[in-house]
Amino acid sequence: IRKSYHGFHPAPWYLCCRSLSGAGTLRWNDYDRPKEFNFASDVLDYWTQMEQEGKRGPNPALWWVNNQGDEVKWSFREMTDLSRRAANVFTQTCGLQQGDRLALVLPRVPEWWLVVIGCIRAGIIFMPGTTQMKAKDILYRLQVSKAQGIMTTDTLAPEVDSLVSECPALKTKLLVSDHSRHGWLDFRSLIKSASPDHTCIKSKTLDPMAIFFTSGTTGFPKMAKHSHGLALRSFLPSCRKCLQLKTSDVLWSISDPGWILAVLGCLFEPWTSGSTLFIHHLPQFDPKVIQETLFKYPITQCLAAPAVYRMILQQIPTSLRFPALEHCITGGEALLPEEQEEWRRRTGVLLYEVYGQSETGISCGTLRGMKIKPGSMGISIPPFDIQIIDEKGNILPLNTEGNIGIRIKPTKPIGLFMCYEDNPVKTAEVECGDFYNTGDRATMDEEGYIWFLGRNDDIINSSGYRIGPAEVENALAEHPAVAESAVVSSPDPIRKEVVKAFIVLTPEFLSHDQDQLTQELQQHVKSVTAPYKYPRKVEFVPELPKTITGKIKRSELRKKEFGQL
Ligand code: BCO
Repeated sequence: IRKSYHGFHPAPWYLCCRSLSGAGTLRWNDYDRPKEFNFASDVLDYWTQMEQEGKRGPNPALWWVNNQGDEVKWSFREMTDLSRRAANVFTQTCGLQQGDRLALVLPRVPEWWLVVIGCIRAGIIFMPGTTQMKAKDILYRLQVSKAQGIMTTDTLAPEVDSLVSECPALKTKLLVSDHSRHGWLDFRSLIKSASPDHTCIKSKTLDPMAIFFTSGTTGFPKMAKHSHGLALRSFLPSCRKCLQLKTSDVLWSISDPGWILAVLGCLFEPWTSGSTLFIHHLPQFDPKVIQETLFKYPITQCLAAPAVYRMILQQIPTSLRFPALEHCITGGEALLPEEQEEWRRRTGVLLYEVYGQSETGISCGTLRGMKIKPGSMGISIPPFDIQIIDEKGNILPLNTEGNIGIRIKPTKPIGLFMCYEDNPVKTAEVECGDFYNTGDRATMDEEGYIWFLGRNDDIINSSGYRIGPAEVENALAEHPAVAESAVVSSPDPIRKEVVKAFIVLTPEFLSHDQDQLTQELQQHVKSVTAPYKYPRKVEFVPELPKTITGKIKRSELRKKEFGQL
Protein backbone atom coordinates (compact mmCIF):
# COMPACT_ATOMS: atom_id res chain seq x y z
CA ILE A 1 0.00 0.00 0.00
CA ARG A 2 1.42 3.33 -1.06
CA LYS A 3 1.45 5.89 1.72
CA SER A 4 -0.28 9.21 1.20
CA TYR A 5 2.60 11.20 2.57
CA HIS A 6 5.14 10.71 -0.22
CA GLY A 7 7.95 13.13 0.28
CA PHE A 8 6.13 15.20 2.85
CA HIS A 9 7.14 14.39 6.38
CA PRO A 10 5.08 16.30 8.85
CA ALA A 11 6.28 16.97 12.34
CA PRO A 12 4.79 14.64 14.96
CA TRP A 13 1.15 15.55 15.35
CA TYR A 14 1.49 16.71 18.94
CA LEU A 15 4.12 19.25 17.96
CA CYS A 16 1.88 20.56 15.22
CA CYS A 17 -0.97 20.87 17.68
CA ARG A 18 1.17 22.71 20.16
CA SER A 19 2.22 25.25 17.56
CA LEU A 20 -1.39 26.01 16.73
CA SER A 21 -3.55 27.52 19.39
CA GLY A 22 -6.85 25.70 19.36
CA ALA A 23 -9.65 23.97 21.12
CA GLY A 24 -8.77 20.73 22.84
CA THR A 25 -5.07 20.96 22.05
CA LEU A 26 -3.41 17.54 22.23
CA ARG A 27 -6.80 15.89 22.31
CA TRP A 28 -7.02 13.70 19.24
CA ASN A 29 -4.67 12.56 16.52
CA ASP A 30 -5.58 12.08 12.86
CA TYR A 31 -6.76 8.54 13.32
CA ASP A 32 -8.64 8.78 16.63
CA ARG A 33 -12.35 8.24 16.45
CA PRO A 34 -13.81 9.62 19.66
CA LYS A 35 -17.21 8.16 20.43
CA GLU A 36 -18.81 11.52 21.03
CA PHE A 37 -18.22 14.87 19.37
CA ASN A 38 -20.31 17.98 19.05
CA PHE A 39 -18.88 21.08 17.41
CA ALA A 40 -21.05 23.42 19.49
CA SER A 41 -20.10 22.10 22.91
CA ASP A 42 -16.60 20.79 22.13
CA VAL A 43 -15.32 23.72 20.07
CA LEU A 44 -17.51 26.81 20.11
CA ASP A 45 -18.17 26.71 23.84
CA TYR A 46 -14.48 26.02 24.45
CA TRP A 47 -13.61 29.34 22.79
CA THR A 48 -16.31 31.06 24.78
CA GLN A 49 -14.60 29.79 27.92
CA MET A 50 -11.21 30.95 26.61
CA GLU A 51 -12.67 34.40 26.01
CA GLN A 52 -14.09 34.50 29.51
CA GLU A 53 -10.76 33.47 31.00
CA GLY A 54 -9.01 36.20 29.01
CA LYS A 55 -7.08 33.61 26.99
CA ARG A 56 -8.25 34.83 23.60
CA GLY A 57 -7.83 38.32 22.14
CA PRO A 58 -10.66 40.79 21.58
CA ASN A 59 -11.33 39.85 17.91
CA PRO A 60 -14.93 38.86 17.24
CA ALA A 61 -15.86 35.30 16.24
CA LEU A 62 -18.10 36.60 13.46
CA TRP A 63 -17.58 39.90 11.66
CA TRP A 64 -20.32 40.55 9.13
CA VAL A 65 -20.69 43.58 6.85
CA ASN A 66 -22.80 44.63 3.90
CA ASN A 67 -22.74 47.33 1.20
CA GLN A 68 -25.03 49.61 3.22
CA GLY A 69 -22.48 50.08 6.00
CA ASP A 70 -24.19 47.71 8.45
CA GLU A 71 -21.92 45.65 10.63
CA VAL A 72 -22.43 42.77 13.06
CA LYS A 73 -19.68 41.64 15.40
CA TRP A 74 -20.39 38.67 17.65
CA SER A 75 -17.94 37.27 20.17
CA PHE A 76 -17.81 33.54 20.89
CA ARG A 77 -19.82 34.25 24.05
CA GLU A 78 -22.52 35.89 21.99
CA MET A 79 -22.44 33.01 19.49
CA THR A 80 -22.91 30.54 22.34
CA ASP A 81 -25.75 32.56 23.82
CA LEU A 82 -27.56 33.18 20.53
CA SER A 83 -27.12 29.65 19.17
CA ARG A 84 -28.50 28.21 22.44
CA ARG A 85 -31.52 30.43 21.93
CA ALA A 86 -31.80 29.15 18.35
CA ALA A 87 -31.72 25.56 19.61
CA ASN A 88 -34.55 26.41 22.02
CA VAL A 89 -36.56 27.99 19.20
CA PHE A 90 -36.23 24.78 17.19
CA THR A 91 -37.08 22.36 19.96
CA GLN A 92 -39.51 24.36 22.10
CA THR A 93 -41.30 26.68 19.67
CA CYS A 94 -41.14 24.58 16.51
CA GLY A 95 -41.31 21.18 18.19
CA LEU A 96 -38.41 19.85 16.13
CA GLN A 97 -36.60 16.85 17.60
CA GLN A 98 -33.20 15.27 17.32
CA GLY A 99 -32.92 13.66 13.85
CA ASP A 100 -35.50 15.97 12.25
CA ARG A 101 -34.43 17.83 9.11
CA LEU A 102 -34.35 21.55 8.46
CA ALA A 103 -33.90 22.98 4.96
CA LEU A 104 -31.76 26.08 5.24
CA VAL A 105 -32.04 28.42 2.27
CA LEU A 106 -30.52 31.70 3.37
CA PRO A 107 -28.20 34.25 1.81
CA ARG A 108 -25.14 35.36 3.77
CA VAL A 109 -27.03 36.76 6.76
CA PRO A 110 -25.71 36.42 10.35
CA GLU A 111 -28.66 34.21 11.29
CA TRP A 112 -27.27 31.43 9.07
CA TRP A 113 -24.53 30.78 11.68
CA LEU A 114 -27.02 30.75 14.55
CA VAL A 115 -29.18 28.24 12.73
CA VAL A 116 -26.34 25.85 11.88
CA ILE A 117 -24.90 25.91 15.41
CA GLY A 118 -28.42 25.79 16.90
CA CYS A 119 -29.13 22.68 14.82
CA ILE A 120 -25.89 21.05 15.93
CA ARG A 121 -26.77 21.76 19.58
CA ALA A 122 -30.22 20.23 19.19
CA GLY A 123 -29.23 17.35 16.88
CA ILE A 124 -31.37 18.66 14.03
CA ILE A 125 -29.99 17.72 10.62
CA PHE A 126 -29.45 20.90 8.60
CA MET A 127 -29.65 20.88 4.80
CA PRO A 128 -28.08 23.98 3.23
CA GLY A 129 -29.26 25.09 -0.21
CA THR A 130 -28.43 28.03 -2.46
CA THR A 131 -30.88 30.93 -2.65
CA GLN A 132 -30.68 30.62 -6.45
CA MET A 133 -33.10 27.69 -6.13
CA LYS A 134 -36.53 27.94 -7.69
CA ALA A 135 -39.83 26.43 -6.44
CA LYS A 136 -39.24 23.08 -8.15
CA ASP A 137 -35.74 22.69 -6.69
CA ILE A 138 -37.10 23.43 -3.22
CA LEU A 139 -40.09 21.13 -3.67
CA TYR A 140 -37.83 18.26 -4.67
CA ARG A 141 -35.57 18.79 -1.66
CA LEU A 142 -38.44 19.04 0.82
CA GLN A 143 -40.17 15.97 -0.56
CA VAL A 144 -37.19 13.68 -0.93
CA SER A 145 -35.78 14.57 2.49
CA LYS A 146 -39.19 14.68 4.21
CA ALA A 147 -37.97 17.83 5.91
CA GLN A 148 -39.94 18.92 8.96
CA GLY A 149 -38.80 22.53 8.70
CA ILE A 150 -37.59 25.19 6.30
CA MET A 151 -35.94 28.52 6.96
CA THR A 152 -35.67 31.22 4.32
CA THR A 153 -36.19 34.92 3.58
CA ASP A 154 -38.97 37.05 2.02
CA THR A 155 -37.67 36.34 -1.48
CA LEU A 156 -38.31 32.62 -1.44
CA ALA A 157 -41.16 32.46 1.09
CA PRO A 158 -43.88 32.88 -1.61
CA GLU A 159 -42.32 30.02 -3.61
CA VAL A 160 -42.41 27.83 -0.50
CA ASP A 161 -46.04 28.76 0.17
CA SER A 162 -46.96 27.73 -3.36
CA LEU A 163 -45.72 24.18 -2.81
CA VAL A 164 -46.31 23.56 0.86
CA SER A 165 -49.48 21.52 0.28
CA GLU A 166 -47.33 18.96 -1.54
CA CYS A 167 -44.99 18.51 1.43
CA PRO A 168 -46.93 16.67 4.15
CA ALA A 169 -43.90 16.30 6.46
CA LEU A 170 -43.28 20.06 6.63
CA LYS A 171 -44.58 21.45 9.90
CA THR A 172 -42.44 24.55 10.49
CA LYS A 173 -41.68 27.55 8.29
CA LEU A 174 -39.23 30.04 9.74
CA LEU A 175 -38.66 33.45 8.20
CA VAL A 176 -35.57 35.62 8.55
CA SER A 177 -36.91 39.09 7.83
CA ASP A 178 -37.74 42.44 9.35
CA HIS A 179 -41.38 41.86 8.40
CA SER A 180 -43.78 39.18 9.47
CA ARG A 181 -45.56 36.85 7.06
CA HIS A 182 -48.77 34.92 7.61
CA GLY A 183 -48.12 31.25 8.40
CA TRP A 184 -44.43 31.81 9.13
CA LEU A 185 -42.57 32.05 12.43
CA ASP A 186 -40.49 35.19 12.82
CA PHE A 187 -37.01 33.89 13.70
CA ARG A 188 -35.57 37.28 14.65
CA SER A 189 -38.28 37.94 17.26
CA LEU A 190 -38.19 34.37 18.55
CA ILE A 191 -34.45 34.53 19.12
CA LYS A 192 -34.88 37.66 21.23
CA SER A 193 -37.45 36.07 23.51
CA ALA A 194 -35.96 32.54 23.69
CA SER A 195 -34.06 31.34 26.75
CA PRO A 196 -30.23 31.28 26.51
CA ASP A 197 -30.18 28.13 28.66
CA HIS A 198 -29.87 24.98 26.63
CA THR A 199 -28.20 21.65 27.23
CA CYS A 200 -26.39 20.52 24.13
CA ILE A 201 -27.13 16.97 22.99
CA LYS A 202 -24.40 14.40 23.46
CA SER A 203 -23.98 13.51 19.83
CA LYS A 204 -22.09 10.43 18.78
CA THR A 205 -19.38 11.33 16.27
CA LEU A 206 -21.10 9.17 13.69
CA ASP A 207 -24.61 10.55 14.27
CA PRO A 208 -25.96 12.42 11.23
CA MET A 209 -25.38 16.17 11.24
CA ALA A 210 -26.01 17.57 7.74
CA ILE A 211 -27.22 16.70 4.26
CA PHE A 212 -25.79 18.30 1.12
CA PHE A 213 -27.55 17.89 -2.22
CA THR A 214 -25.15 16.98 -4.96
CA SER A 215 -25.76 16.65 -8.68
CA GLY A 216 -25.11 13.44 -10.57
CA THR A 217 -25.09 12.47 -14.23
CA THR A 218 -28.63 11.15 -14.12
CA GLY A 219 -31.76 12.13 -12.28
CA PHE A 220 -32.13 14.58 -9.46
CA PRO A 221 -29.46 15.57 -6.92
CA LYS A 222 -28.52 12.96 -4.35
CA MET A 223 -28.46 13.55 -0.61
CA ALA A 224 -24.90 13.21 0.69
CA LYS A 225 -25.34 12.64 4.42
CA HIS A 226 -22.55 13.70 6.78
CA SER A 227 -22.00 12.89 10.44
CA HIS A 228 -20.58 15.15 13.16
CA GLY A 229 -17.27 13.65 12.01
CA LEU A 230 -17.21 16.29 9.25
CA ALA A 231 -16.71 18.95 11.92
CA LEU A 232 -14.28 16.77 13.85
CA ARG A 233 -12.11 16.47 10.74
CA SER A 234 -11.43 20.24 10.75
CA PHE A 235 -10.10 19.69 14.27
CA LEU A 236 -7.59 16.96 13.40
CA PRO A 237 -3.91 17.99 13.23
CA SER A 238 -3.29 17.30 9.53
CA CYS A 239 -6.37 19.19 8.46
CA ARG A 240 -5.30 22.17 10.55
CA LYS A 241 -2.01 22.31 8.72
CA CYS A 242 -3.92 23.31 5.61
CA LEU A 243 -4.73 26.87 6.70
CA GLN A 244 -2.72 27.02 9.95
CA LEU A 245 -5.10 29.57 11.38
CA LYS A 246 -4.31 31.44 14.59
CA THR A 247 -6.71 33.24 16.93
CA SER A 248 -5.49 36.55 15.49
CA ASP A 249 -6.36 35.54 11.90
CA VAL A 250 -9.33 36.94 10.01
CA LEU A 251 -10.57 34.48 7.38
CA TRP A 252 -12.91 35.53 4.58
CA SER A 253 -14.59 32.60 2.83
CA ILE A 254 -16.46 33.70 -0.27
CA SER A 255 -18.71 30.72 -0.88
CA ASP A 256 -22.49 30.68 -1.12
CA PRO A 257 -23.90 29.29 2.16
CA GLY A 258 -25.58 26.54 0.14
CA TRP A 259 -22.35 24.61 -0.42
CA ILE A 260 -20.18 22.40 1.75
CA LEU A 261 -17.28 24.78 1.09
CA ALA A 262 -19.14 27.41 3.14
CA VAL A 263 -19.88 25.03 6.00
CA LEU A 264 -16.18 24.21 6.18
CA GLY A 265 -14.59 27.54 5.27
CA CYS A 266 -17.12 29.82 6.93
CA LEU A 267 -17.58 27.83 10.07
CA PHE A 268 -15.66 24.70 11.07
CA GLU A 269 -12.23 25.79 9.85
CA PRO A 270 -12.03 29.28 11.37
CA TRP A 271 -13.82 28.54 14.62
CA THR A 272 -11.90 25.36 15.34
CA SER A 273 -8.84 27.58 15.58
CA GLY A 274 -10.61 30.37 17.45
CA SER A 275 -10.10 32.73 14.48
CA THR A 276 -12.35 35.49 13.26
CA LEU A 277 -14.67 34.65 10.41
CA PHE A 278 -15.28 37.60 8.10
CA ILE A 279 -18.36 37.69 5.89
CA HIS A 280 -19.54 40.19 3.32
CA HIS A 281 -23.23 39.88 2.50
CA LEU A 282 -22.36 40.09 -1.23
CA PRO A 283 -25.85 39.64 -2.68
CA GLN A 284 -24.34 39.83 -6.17
CA PHE A 285 -20.85 38.75 -7.03
CA ASP A 286 -18.77 41.84 -7.80
CA PRO A 287 -14.96 41.64 -8.09
CA LYS A 288 -14.70 45.38 -7.31
CA VAL A 289 -16.44 44.91 -3.95
CA ILE A 290 -14.09 42.04 -3.15
CA GLN A 291 -11.06 44.18 -3.99
CA GLU A 292 -12.34 47.08 -1.87
CA THR A 293 -13.16 44.78 1.04
CA LEU A 294 -9.70 43.22 1.02
CA PHE A 295 -8.25 46.74 1.20
CA LYS A 296 -10.56 48.00 3.89
CA TYR A 297 -10.59 45.17 6.46
CA PRO A 298 -7.69 43.34 8.16
CA ILE A 299 -8.40 40.08 6.33
CA THR A 300 -5.40 37.76 6.61
CA GLN A 301 -6.73 34.71 4.74
CA CYS A 302 -9.10 34.34 1.83
CA LEU A 303 -10.83 31.17 0.59
CA ALA A 304 -12.77 31.20 -2.69
CA ALA A 305 -13.39 29.18 -5.86
CA PRO A 306 -10.80 29.66 -8.65
CA ALA A 307 -13.42 31.54 -10.71
CA VAL A 308 -13.49 34.27 -8.06
CA TYR A 309 -9.71 34.86 -8.22
CA ARG A 310 -9.84 34.54 -12.04
CA MET A 311 -12.58 37.18 -12.34
CA ILE A 312 -10.71 39.55 -10.02
CA LEU A 313 -7.55 39.16 -12.12
CA GLN A 314 -9.46 39.66 -15.37
CA GLN A 315 -11.66 42.55 -14.30
CA ILE A 316 -9.52 44.60 -11.91
CA PRO A 317 -6.53 46.21 -13.62
CA THR A 318 -5.50 48.27 -10.56
CA SER A 319 -3.51 47.37 -7.45
CA LEU A 320 -4.08 44.10 -5.72
CA ARG A 321 -1.49 44.59 -2.96
CA PHE A 322 -3.76 44.05 0.04
CA PRO A 323 -2.48 45.33 3.40
CA ALA A 324 -3.20 42.33 5.65
CA LEU A 325 -3.62 39.42 3.26
CA GLU A 326 -1.10 36.61 3.91
CA HIS A 327 -2.60 33.38 2.63
CA CYS A 328 -5.07 32.46 -0.13
CA ILE A 329 -6.77 29.14 -0.68
CA THR A 330 -8.92 27.93 -3.53
CA GLY A 331 -11.06 24.89 -4.34
CA GLY A 332 -14.18 23.72 -6.12
CA GLU A 333 -12.77 23.49 -9.65
CA ALA A 334 -9.34 23.19 -11.25
CA LEU A 335 -6.93 26.11 -11.01
CA LEU A 336 -4.64 26.85 -13.94
CA PRO A 337 -0.90 27.28 -13.22
CA GLU A 338 -0.98 30.64 -15.09
CA GLU A 339 -3.71 31.91 -12.77
CA GLN A 340 -1.82 30.80 -9.69
CA GLU A 341 1.31 32.61 -10.93
CA GLU A 342 -0.61 35.72 -11.96
CA TRP A 343 -2.22 35.94 -8.50
CA ARG A 344 1.19 35.66 -6.82
CA ARG A 345 2.67 38.28 -9.14
CA ARG A 346 -0.13 40.81 -8.68
CA THR A 347 -0.83 40.32 -4.96
CA GLY A 348 2.47 39.03 -3.64
CA VAL A 349 0.50 36.23 -1.93
CA LEU A 350 0.66 32.53 -2.81
CA LEU A 351 -2.54 30.77 -3.84
CA TYR A 352 -2.85 27.24 -2.43
CA GLU A 353 -5.22 24.72 -3.97
CA VAL A 354 -7.43 22.23 -2.13
CA TYR A 355 -9.74 19.61 -3.57
CA GLY A 356 -12.96 18.06 -2.37
CA GLN A 357 -16.58 17.27 -3.08
CA SER A 358 -19.86 17.47 -1.18
CA GLU A 359 -19.25 13.82 -0.32
CA THR A 360 -15.73 14.34 1.00
CA GLY A 361 -15.15 17.86 2.27
CA ILE A 362 -11.53 18.91 1.76
CA SER A 363 -9.69 15.71 0.86
CA CYS A 364 -6.34 16.86 -0.42
CA GLY A 365 -4.46 20.10 -0.72
CA THR A 366 -1.17 21.91 -0.75
CA LEU A 367 -0.74 22.67 2.92
CA ARG A 368 0.40 26.12 3.94
CA GLY A 369 4.15 26.43 3.57
CA MET A 370 4.47 23.25 1.56
CA LYS A 371 6.07 23.31 -1.88
CA ILE A 372 3.49 24.36 -4.46
CA LYS A 373 3.58 22.39 -7.69
CA PRO A 374 1.58 24.53 -10.12
CA GLY A 375 -1.24 22.45 -11.63
CA SER A 376 -1.34 19.97 -8.73
CA MET A 377 -4.00 19.87 -6.01
CA GLY A 378 -1.49 18.78 -3.38
CA ILE A 379 -1.38 15.65 -1.26
CA SER A 380 -4.06 13.67 0.53
CA ILE A 381 -4.82 14.94 4.01
CA PRO A 382 -5.01 12.24 6.72
CA PRO A 383 -7.04 10.41 7.80
CA PHE A 384 -7.95 10.29 4.12
CA ASP A 385 -5.76 7.97 2.11
CA ILE A 386 -6.12 8.93 -1.53
CA GLN A 387 -4.91 6.56 -4.22
CA ILE A 388 -5.34 6.53 -7.96
CA ILE A 389 -7.39 3.46 -8.81
CA ASP A 390 -8.74 1.58 -11.81
CA GLU A 391 -12.39 0.59 -12.37
CA LYS A 392 -11.97 -2.42 -10.05
CA GLY A 393 -10.36 -0.52 -7.21
CA ASN A 394 -6.79 -1.65 -7.91
CA ILE A 395 -4.13 0.92 -7.07
CA LEU A 396 -2.46 2.12 -10.25
CA PRO A 397 1.28 2.79 -10.64
CA LEU A 398 2.57 6.33 -10.11
CA ASN A 399 1.99 8.83 -12.93
CA THR A 400 -0.80 6.67 -14.40
CA GLU A 401 -4.22 8.17 -15.09
CA GLY A 402 -7.09 6.72 -13.07
CA ASN A 403 -9.91 7.62 -10.71
CA ILE A 404 -9.30 9.46 -7.44
CA GLY A 405 -10.18 6.93 -4.75
CA ILE A 406 -10.44 7.45 -0.99
CA ARG A 407 -9.81 4.35 1.08
CA ILE A 408 -12.91 3.21 3.01
CA LYS A 409 -11.85 -0.30 4.01
CA PRO A 410 -11.15 -1.61 6.53
CA THR A 411 -12.25 1.70 8.11
CA LYS A 412 -14.13 4.59 6.60
CA PRO A 413 -12.22 7.77 7.55
CA ILE A 414 -13.78 10.46 9.69
CA GLY A 415 -15.20 13.25 7.55
CA LEU A 416 -16.21 11.18 4.53
CA PHE A 417 -19.97 11.17 3.84
CA MET A 418 -22.01 8.40 5.46
CA CYS A 419 -24.09 7.47 2.40
CA TYR A 420 -26.47 8.86 -0.19
CA GLU A 421 -29.54 8.96 2.00
CA ASP A 422 -32.30 6.52 0.96
CA ASN A 423 -30.24 5.50 -2.04
CA PRO A 424 -28.30 2.28 -1.37
CA VAL A 425 -27.92 1.69 -5.10
CA LYS A 426 -26.08 4.96 -5.74
CA THR A 427 -24.10 4.49 -2.51
CA ALA A 428 -22.96 1.06 -3.69
CA GLU A 429 -22.16 2.42 -7.17
CA VAL A 430 -19.44 4.71 -5.81
CA GLU A 431 -17.81 1.94 -3.77
CA CYS A 432 -14.97 0.46 -5.75
CA GLY A 433 -13.01 -2.30 -4.00
CA ASP A 434 -11.57 -0.76 -0.85
CA PHE A 435 -12.23 2.78 -2.07
CA TYR A 436 -14.85 5.48 -2.49
CA ASN A 437 -14.60 6.40 -6.17
CA THR A 438 -14.88 10.18 -6.53
CA GLY A 439 -15.40 9.92 -10.31
CA ASP A 440 -12.64 12.47 -10.82
CA ARG A 441 -9.63 11.52 -12.94
CA ALA A 442 -6.06 12.26 -11.89
CA THR A 443 -2.50 11.01 -11.60
CA MET A 444 -0.21 10.91 -8.57
CA ASP A 445 3.52 11.63 -8.71
CA GLU A 446 6.46 10.26 -6.71
CA GLU A 447 5.93 12.82 -3.94
CA GLY A 448 2.22 12.03 -3.54
CA TYR A 449 1.05 15.17 -5.35
CA ILE A 450 -2.24 14.68 -7.17
CA TRP A 451 -2.79 16.11 -10.66
CA PHE A 452 -6.42 16.61 -11.64
CA LEU A 453 -7.43 15.66 -15.18
CA GLY A 454 -11.24 15.82 -15.36
CA ARG A 455 -14.41 13.82 -14.75
CA ASN A 456 -15.05 10.26 -15.85
CA ASP A 457 -18.70 11.06 -16.53
CA ASP A 458 -20.99 13.79 -17.90
CA ILE A 459 -21.02 16.06 -14.84
CA ILE A 460 -20.17 19.67 -15.66
CA ASN A 461 -18.08 21.82 -13.32
CA SER A 462 -18.75 25.44 -14.24
CA SER A 463 -17.00 28.06 -12.08
CA GLY A 464 -17.10 25.66 -9.14
CA TYR A 465 -20.71 24.55 -9.53
CA ARG A 466 -21.30 20.85 -10.09
CA ILE A 467 -24.11 20.57 -12.64
CA GLY A 468 -25.89 17.39 -13.71
CA PRO A 469 -26.81 17.49 -17.42
CA ALA A 470 -30.16 15.81 -16.77
CA GLU A 471 -31.25 18.69 -14.53
CA VAL A 472 -30.75 21.17 -17.40
CA GLU A 473 -32.23 18.83 -20.03
CA ASN A 474 -35.34 18.36 -17.86
CA ALA A 475 -35.71 22.13 -17.52
CA LEU A 476 -35.35 22.59 -21.30
CA ALA A 477 -37.87 19.81 -21.99
CA GLU A 478 -40.57 21.94 -20.35
CA HIS A 479 -40.30 24.51 -23.15
CA PRO A 480 -42.51 23.90 -26.21
CA ALA A 481 -39.63 24.67 -28.63
CA VAL A 482 -37.55 21.73 -27.38
CA ALA A 483 -38.12 18.33 -28.95
CA GLU A 484 -35.02 16.92 -27.28
CA SER A 485 -31.71 18.16 -25.97
CA ALA A 486 -28.28 17.04 -24.83
CA VAL A 487 -26.35 19.09 -22.32
CA VAL A 488 -22.57 18.89 -22.08
CA SER A 489 -19.57 20.81 -20.86
CA SER A 490 -17.89 23.32 -23.19
CA PRO A 491 -14.65 25.28 -22.69
CA ASP A 492 -14.76 28.89 -21.51
CA PRO A 493 -11.99 31.39 -20.69
CA ILE A 494 -13.68 32.76 -17.56
CA ARG A 495 -15.59 29.84 -16.09
CA LYS A 496 -13.25 27.14 -17.45
CA GLU A 497 -16.32 25.11 -18.41
CA VAL A 498 -19.83 26.25 -19.22
CA VAL A 499 -23.09 24.44 -19.84
CA LYS A 500 -23.81 23.94 -23.54
CA ALA A 501 -27.16 22.66 -24.83
CA PHE A 502 -27.58 20.96 -28.19
CA ILE A 503 -31.24 21.34 -29.03
CA VAL A 504 -33.50 19.70 -31.58
CA LEU A 505 -36.43 22.03 -32.18
CA THR A 506 -40.08 21.05 -32.47
CA PRO A 507 -41.45 21.65 -36.01
CA GLU A 508 -43.43 24.79 -35.03
CA PHE A 509 -40.24 26.55 -33.87
CA LEU A 510 -37.98 25.67 -36.77
CA SER A 511 -38.55 28.99 -38.53
CA HIS A 512 -38.09 31.16 -35.38
CA ASP A 513 -35.20 33.59 -35.02
CA GLN A 514 -32.46 31.49 -33.40
CA ASP A 515 -30.82 34.28 -31.38
CA GLN A 516 -34.13 35.22 -29.86
CA LEU A 517 -34.94 31.61 -29.17
CA THR A 518 -31.58 31.12 -27.48
CA GLN A 519 -32.31 33.99 -25.11
CA GLU A 520 -35.82 32.75 -24.46
CA LEU A 521 -34.59 29.27 -23.61
CA GLN A 522 -31.86 30.65 -21.35
CA GLN A 523 -34.43 32.75 -19.51
CA HIS A 524 -36.72 29.76 -19.30
CA VAL A 525 -34.05 27.60 -17.61
CA LYS A 526 -33.20 30.45 -15.22
CA SER A 527 -36.88 30.67 -14.26
CA VAL A 528 -37.51 26.98 -13.57
CA THR A 529 -34.30 25.94 -11.84
CA ALA A 530 -31.33 27.55 -10.07
CA PRO A 531 -29.97 30.04 -12.65
CA TYR A 532 -26.32 29.02 -12.30
CA LYS A 533 -27.27 25.94 -14.37
CA TYR A 534 -28.54 27.81 -17.43
CA PRO A 535 -26.90 26.97 -20.79
CA ARG A 536 -24.52 29.80 -21.61
CA LYS A 537 -24.07 28.25 -25.04
CA VAL A 538 -26.87 26.91 -27.25
CA GLU A 539 -26.63 25.15 -30.58
CA PHE A 540 -29.62 24.06 -32.63
CA VAL A 541 -29.07 20.76 -34.41
CA PRO A 542 -31.25 18.59 -36.67
CA GLU A 543 -30.56 15.48 -34.57
CA LEU A 544 -28.49 14.23 -31.65
CA PRO A 545 -25.86 11.48 -31.87
CA LYS A 546 -27.25 8.28 -30.37
CA THR A 547 -26.21 4.71 -29.68
CA ILE A 548 -27.97 1.84 -31.41
CA THR A 549 -30.27 1.57 -28.37
CA GLY A 550 -31.21 5.25 -28.62
CA LYS A 551 -29.05 6.61 -25.77
CA ILE A 552 -27.69 10.09 -26.45
CA LYS A 553 -23.91 10.09 -26.85
CA ARG A 554 -23.07 13.08 -24.68
CA SER A 555 -19.40 12.11 -24.61
CA GLU A 556 -19.17 12.52 -28.39
CA LEU A 557 -20.60 16.04 -28.17
CA ARG A 558 -18.33 16.91 -25.26
CA LYS A 559 -15.23 15.66 -27.04
CA LYS A 560 -16.10 17.80 -30.06
CA GLU A 561 -16.40 20.85 -27.81
CA PHE A 562 -12.92 20.25 -26.43
CA GLY A 563 -11.48 19.54 -29.87
CA GLN A 564 -10.81 15.91 -29.01
CA LEU A 565 -12.60 14.45 -32.02
O1 BCO B 1 -23.94 35.33 -15.78
P1 BCO B 1 -25.36 35.81 -15.88
O2 BCO B 1 -25.51 37.21 -15.40
O3 BCO B 1 -25.95 35.55 -17.21
O4 BCO B 1 -26.23 34.90 -14.86
C1 BCO B 1 -25.87 34.64 -13.51
C2 BCO B 1 -26.71 35.49 -12.56
O5 BCO B 1 -26.83 36.81 -12.95
C3 BCO B 1 -28.03 34.78 -12.67
N1 BCO B 1 -28.87 34.85 -11.48
C4 BCO B 1 -28.48 34.75 -10.20
N2 BCO B 1 -29.55 34.79 -9.40
C5 BCO B 1 -30.64 34.91 -10.21
C6 BCO B 1 -30.20 34.94 -11.53
N3 BCO B 1 -31.03 35.03 -12.56
C7 BCO B 1 -32.36 35.08 -12.29
N4 BCO B 1 -32.85 35.05 -11.03
C8 BCO B 1 -32.02 34.98 -9.99
N5 BCO B 1 -32.51 34.93 -8.74
O6 BCO B 1 -27.74 33.41 -12.91
C9 BCO B 1 -26.38 33.24 -13.25
C10 BCO B 1 -25.72 32.57 -12.06
O7 BCO B 1 -24.37 32.30 -12.29
P2 BCO B 1 -23.24 32.50 -11.17
O8 BCO B 1 -23.75 32.14 -9.82
O9 BCO B 1 -22.04 31.77 -11.65
O10 BCO B 1 -23.07 34.06 -11.15
P3 BCO B 1 -21.84 35.01 -11.02
O11 BCO B 1 -22.39 36.23 -10.42
O12 BCO B 1 -21.15 35.16 -12.30
O13 BCO B 1 -20.86 34.33 -9.94
C11 BCO B 1 -19.54 34.02 -10.18
C12 BCO B 1 -19.03 33.16 -9.03
C13 BCO B 1 -17.60 32.77 -9.32
C14 BCO B 1 -19.08 33.97 -7.71
C15 BCO B 1 -19.94 31.92 -8.90
O14 BCO B 1 -19.91 31.22 -10.09
C16 BCO B 1 -19.54 31.06 -7.71
O15 BCO B 1 -19.88 31.35 -6.58
N6 BCO B 1 -18.80 29.96 -7.94
C17 BCO B 1 -18.27 29.11 -6.89
C18 BCO B 1 -19.23 28.04 -6.50
C19 BCO B 1 -18.70 27.30 -5.27
O16 BCO B 1 -18.53 27.86 -4.20
N7 BCO B 1 -18.43 26.00 -5.40
C20 BCO B 1 -17.94 25.18 -4.36
C21 BCO B 1 -18.86 24.00 -4.18
S1 BCO B 1 -18.41 22.98 -2.82
C22 BCO B 1 -17.11 22.04 -3.40
O17 BCO B 1 -16.73 22.11 -4.53
C23 BCO B 1 -16.43 21.15 -2.42
C24 BCO B 1 -15.06 21.70 -2.05
C25 BCO B 1 -14.59 21.12 -0.77
